[in-house]
Amino acid sequence: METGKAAETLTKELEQLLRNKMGPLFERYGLDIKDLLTPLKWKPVVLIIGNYSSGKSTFINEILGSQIQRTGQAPTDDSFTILAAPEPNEPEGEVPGGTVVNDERLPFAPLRHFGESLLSHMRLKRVTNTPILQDFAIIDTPGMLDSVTEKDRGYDYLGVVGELAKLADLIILMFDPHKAGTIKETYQAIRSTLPGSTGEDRVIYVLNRIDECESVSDLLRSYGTLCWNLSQMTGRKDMPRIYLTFAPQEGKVPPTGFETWMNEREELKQTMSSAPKMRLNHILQEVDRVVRELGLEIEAMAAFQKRFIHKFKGVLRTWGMAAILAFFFGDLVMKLLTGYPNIPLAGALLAGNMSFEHFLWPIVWALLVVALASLYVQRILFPKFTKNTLKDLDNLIPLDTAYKKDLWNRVKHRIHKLIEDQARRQILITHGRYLGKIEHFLNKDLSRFFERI
Ligand SMILES: Nc1nc2c(ncn2[C@@H]2O[C@H](COP(=O)(O)OP(=O)(O)OP(=O)(O)O)[C@@H](O)[C@H]2O)c(=O)[nH]1
Ligand SMILES: [Mg+2]
Repeated sequence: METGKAAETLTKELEQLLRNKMGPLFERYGLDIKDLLTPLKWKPVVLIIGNYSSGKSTFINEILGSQIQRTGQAPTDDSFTILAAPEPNEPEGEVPGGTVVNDERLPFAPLRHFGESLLSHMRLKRVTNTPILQDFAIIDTPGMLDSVTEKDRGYDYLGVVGELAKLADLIILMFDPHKAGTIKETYQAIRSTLPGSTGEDRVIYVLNRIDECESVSDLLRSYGTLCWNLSQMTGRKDMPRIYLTFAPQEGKVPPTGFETWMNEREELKQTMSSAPKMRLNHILQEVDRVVRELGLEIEAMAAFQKRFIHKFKGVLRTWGMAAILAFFFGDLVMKLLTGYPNIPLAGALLAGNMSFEHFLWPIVWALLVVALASLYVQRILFPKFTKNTLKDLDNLIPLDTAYKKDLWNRVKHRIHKLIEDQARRQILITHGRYLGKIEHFLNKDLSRFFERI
């Protein structure tokens, strides 16, 4: 595993490669490669989420060695706080949410669409003299609550958690014995938000404040409740490790029998400091996912194009035949109806006496049919074909594996938009060539990076 400087070099090389090889493809299919590159350039991120009052902010203060975050028994934090070391020449202090999401050097632009209400509940704290923040940034979050709706919060809380989870290299999910996994927002986060935003290996479960259990059996009851609730929420039969921790309380000795768990807090901190190492893996997985999504998009566009060409060939056959008939017999029909021209092409052919003027009307008739065919294709056939494709989008390409189905569900809306907005343009692109490029990137270029970590 490469660390420190080597990791930085690797990230830079990957960025260059992405820019050169994937940049033009992203643009062609209406995507912005910046969305992929910006998180790559920023530091590793540890996201701390969990029940209100489970001790998130207390834990953060402990790691930072300073009372940076406010703590308290009632729900205390109502804001997302990004804690990071200042960049060179930047002063210590707070940056408001509005500035944070518009700073191109930071990876928080995707939060912009959650609206003003979120921005006033978000800030970046630049904290100096904390060595650990040199290695990664920490995000403290408002605690998860019961019976709370988006209206109460003023913004889509779980949506924001999901967006931050995508960015995070490590997520610490904190519970406490008082409400071991019974909070509604926690349930929704584990059930729906996290699986779509992160990998299982990036989530660390913590049962905190265990010193408040009266005895070991009391702790076991809380632990059992949490395990049961977690298995309901994750749907997993195998239980992930749950760290059992507590913040040292001045003058208070933990109940007897708790010695076993005295070291877990330190272990948790150790695991947390592995975030920079996990980052390389996370970045490569993320690049792999995004490029595969693009690959599927291109595959869908290729299928869309192929189907249309098939339809178009049918039209070409019918209307081509009509054009030939119009060429040879158009002027003959005209003569029968109007008496003009004197000698139609068929007559001249039979008489073996042809000149340029005999071709004039046949050419006009054939061109007329071609014009009509083109009008038919543009005004009727293509719009109808596009509409029908959109209606039956799920059958555009075979989704033969669960992975492909999952990928499809994530990019379906993009494919819909691409067909809706640029159907004509997509018909003219040589998709096969781009698919080859994607395959080469995944199988050759990216696997070389995977081998290096
Ligand atoms: N006994 C005990 N108390 C703790 C522990 N951790 C935190 N506390 C206390 O629990 C209360 C809540 O802690 P916070 O750190 O504010 O919790 P939080 O998760 O940040 O809460 P919100 O910001 O409201 O979501 C505070 O009064 C802390 O002093 C612990 O391990 N043991
Ligand atoms: Mg807090």
